[in-house]
Amino acid sequence: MDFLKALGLQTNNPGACAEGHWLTSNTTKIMSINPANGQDIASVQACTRSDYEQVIAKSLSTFLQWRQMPAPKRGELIRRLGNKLRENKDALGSLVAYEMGKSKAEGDGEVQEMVDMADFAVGQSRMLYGLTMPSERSQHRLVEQWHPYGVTGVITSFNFPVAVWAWNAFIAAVCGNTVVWKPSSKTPLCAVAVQKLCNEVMHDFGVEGVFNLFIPEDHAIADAFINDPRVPLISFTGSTAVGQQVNEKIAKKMGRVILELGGNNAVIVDETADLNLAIPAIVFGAIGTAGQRCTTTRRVFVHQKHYDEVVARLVHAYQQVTIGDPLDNRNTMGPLIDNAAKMAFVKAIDEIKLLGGEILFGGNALQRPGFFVEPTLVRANPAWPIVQRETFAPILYIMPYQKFSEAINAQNAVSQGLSSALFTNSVRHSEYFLSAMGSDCGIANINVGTSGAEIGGAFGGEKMTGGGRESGSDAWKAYMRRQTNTINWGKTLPLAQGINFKIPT
Ligand code: UN1
Repeated sequence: MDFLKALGLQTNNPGACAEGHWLTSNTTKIMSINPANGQDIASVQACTRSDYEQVIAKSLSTFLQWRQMPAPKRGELIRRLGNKLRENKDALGSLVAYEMGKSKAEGDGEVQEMVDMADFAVGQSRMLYGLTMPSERSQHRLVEQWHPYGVTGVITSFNFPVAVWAWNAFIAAVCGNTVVWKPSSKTPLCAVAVQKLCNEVMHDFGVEGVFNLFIPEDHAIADAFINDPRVPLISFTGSTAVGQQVNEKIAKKMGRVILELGGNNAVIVDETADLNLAIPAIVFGAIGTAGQRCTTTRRVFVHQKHYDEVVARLVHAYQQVTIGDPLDNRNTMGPLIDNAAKMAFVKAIDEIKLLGGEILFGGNALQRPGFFVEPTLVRANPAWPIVQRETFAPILYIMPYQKFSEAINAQNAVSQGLSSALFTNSVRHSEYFLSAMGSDCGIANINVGTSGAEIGGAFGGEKMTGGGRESGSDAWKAYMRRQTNTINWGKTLPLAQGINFKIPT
């Protein structure tokens, strides 16, 4: 595998990096496993408590310098990093496919998402705007400005092992924060490879410790990180269950948190929909990343009129899906991340069968090495608990409806609120869907599927998805503290609200 060498990976790699220096105090290994065959790829040395202390201490001391650098200059570091990622897109995209199991095309897409994010962050570094408000007092100026928080923690999931870090890290860094990354221990090599690229770029730029990494073996160090008062902001991507615990811990220390948790995303296909748009969007949304995106399409509500045709066309499309080694670009779908994910798929199918769900396609785990399952299509009932839950696998529930309002109500009747899509040619339906009475999700699309969002918009969702927003638009504000300044340049001390207070002097 040439890309491993090109990215500087070894058979055993250090798993913590502070100020550009790899820490190697531990001998406990975390294995990186190829989900396409279950074999070991390489190992990473688990971060110890003392490594962790160094990572935090160094990123704190770097912060004291980094915050003084003008923001557009900080953007220059990100510009160089974006270029480094462009040069390494093929190799890093291959590593993402190899270690995480998504197709090579999607792995490359993930690196492109990092590049796009770098470009965006460079521009943002010149646009950290604060407002000027008219003061009610004469010879007073009322303004707000934005300052960095400090050490920003970024906890990422296996399914986007590099892009989601970039959403957070690039914006956090141009805002003047330093970044400490705790990636998923299921994709440690992706994190080590990205850190190596960061180290080269930081070194050439003459800084150290803006981007730091630690990969712990167990939850104890991750918990210490979440509870750490030296880490004022944490961005967490993962399951709703874990996100709830993270949220509670951070609330206790009055820290800031950005949560990007589970989704249960639906597509509605109405009676006016162009099925030539809807079908490929649903297929990509349901089987892309083998159903392991937060934005994966999990539910489809189809108007009764189109139901039979949509099912027939989806089954036809599913028959063409080639499952296998993600690095072979003839394959459209790779494996699930690990055996536990495969078992969760099997359990979900059992539950569906018990409920009387009609399996229209798939439903089986493949009897071959690796963690492959079939893309699965099920006629379901929207109220079933299994349909209300997020199973991180390519299982798509399809349900007919008669009235548009019925479809919207069913779509919103789950605890998650990340992404949603309507396929329609009706302006009324489209506007209704986008109105306050329509989709309750953070992302609502028309004639575009639920997954594959561009970085320019704010990404995130409502309800049990956690409410965070990342990447584009004004998501940068979550990485900075707002300070309101009132400046009196006159010779008297008028009070706000016109209060006439006899101040003894
Ligand atoms: C995720 O699944 O955590 O919109 C992120 C998308 C990707 C990001 C997904 N751009 O599907």
